[in-house]
Amino acid sequence: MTELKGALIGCGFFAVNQMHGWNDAAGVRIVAICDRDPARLQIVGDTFGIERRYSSAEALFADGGFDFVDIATTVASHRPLVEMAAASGVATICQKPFAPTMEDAVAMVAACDRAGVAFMIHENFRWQSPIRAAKAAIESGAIGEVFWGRVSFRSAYDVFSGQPYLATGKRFIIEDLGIHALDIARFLFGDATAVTARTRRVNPAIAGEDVATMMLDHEAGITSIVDCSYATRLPVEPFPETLLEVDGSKGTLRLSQSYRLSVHSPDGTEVSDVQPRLLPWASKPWHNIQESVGLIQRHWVECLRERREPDTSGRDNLQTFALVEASYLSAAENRTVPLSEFL
Ligand code: NAD
Ligand code: 89Y
Repeated sequence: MTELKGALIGCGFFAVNQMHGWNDAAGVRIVAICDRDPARLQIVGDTFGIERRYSSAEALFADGGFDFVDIATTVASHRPLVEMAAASGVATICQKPFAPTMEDAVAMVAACDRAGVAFMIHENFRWQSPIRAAKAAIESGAIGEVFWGRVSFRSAYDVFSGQPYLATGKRFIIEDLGIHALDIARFLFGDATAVTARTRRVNPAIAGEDVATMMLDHEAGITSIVDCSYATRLPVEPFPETLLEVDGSKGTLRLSQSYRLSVHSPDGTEVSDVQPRLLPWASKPWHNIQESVGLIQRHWVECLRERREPDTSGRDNLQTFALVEASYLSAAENRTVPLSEFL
């Protein structure tokens, strides 16, 4: 098996997890890194022993010598970097949120299609092992046909100290975190046709909304509620757990705090501990997210080798991003927004 070579652009807060993930992955090596901030470039380069270091993406692509690029920058640079990768014929992973606008996201997918390069959005929450365990339980048929669901993320964790830019954007929780919960809703209940949303800002020190409630109509006739908050002070802080409630024709599933999965069916109630693994380089409470980084990277490598479309390909993730756009529009105009307005 030939080794796959990758390059990583953006050596910031989250990229460190991605570098650890690549270190663990079999048959893959990051051969070059890029960041316009020299201090960050040096820290990641020294920590992971990467010799080839670039302060500009143009110079990185001009030198080449890698099979794929992993873009771990913030949203403003996603479209230019993905288009640069496509123009260089390099397979591309891009962090969420996909893009600043739907128009940008569609253009990014088109650029990769035209160039014939694989394109995946790093939408890792559906790769969290507790979420996979819930999905497997639903697919086992134990709770029968699903008719209602809730995907919930409520916390007061200080995300602004590690990611200060989250406090300054006009958009906050739907674009940053709700995007993951909306994707989980699609993963569990199928694509949506319309969304009705309400938003609120509780924390006066930030620019965007920190509370959002969305109601989704799914193609399969399921109704789901996706709710998220960074203004919810609980006795035990649940960050970064996504909790689930799923009702079916024969029973119910609950993924509750502390990674407790309960499946109630005509055969009885089974409760299991679905704690994610604490990888050697990981730290609580982030270990859930950190484990999922390695899992989505492994999926990318398999898809690249087998020339398969990744589950969260750019094409697929347009559906998730449309839910983000439609949620903001719904909240602004106080109406139900059909996704056909964006897709
Ligand atoms: P960050 O600001 O800490 O790091 C981004 C880095 O990219 C910075 O060092 C910056 O200098 C560099 N950069 C920006 N534009 C560049 C360009 N054009 N060329 C070269 N370098 C450039 O941000 P972060 O918190 O690490 O977030 C990065 C992305 O990861 C965001 O899109 C964020 O939403 C996402 N994120 C995802 C998860 C997840 O679980 N999937 C978790 C946290 C953050
Ligand atoms: O940026 C966000 C993400 O993707 O997961 C959690 C986070 O770091 C803060 O909301």
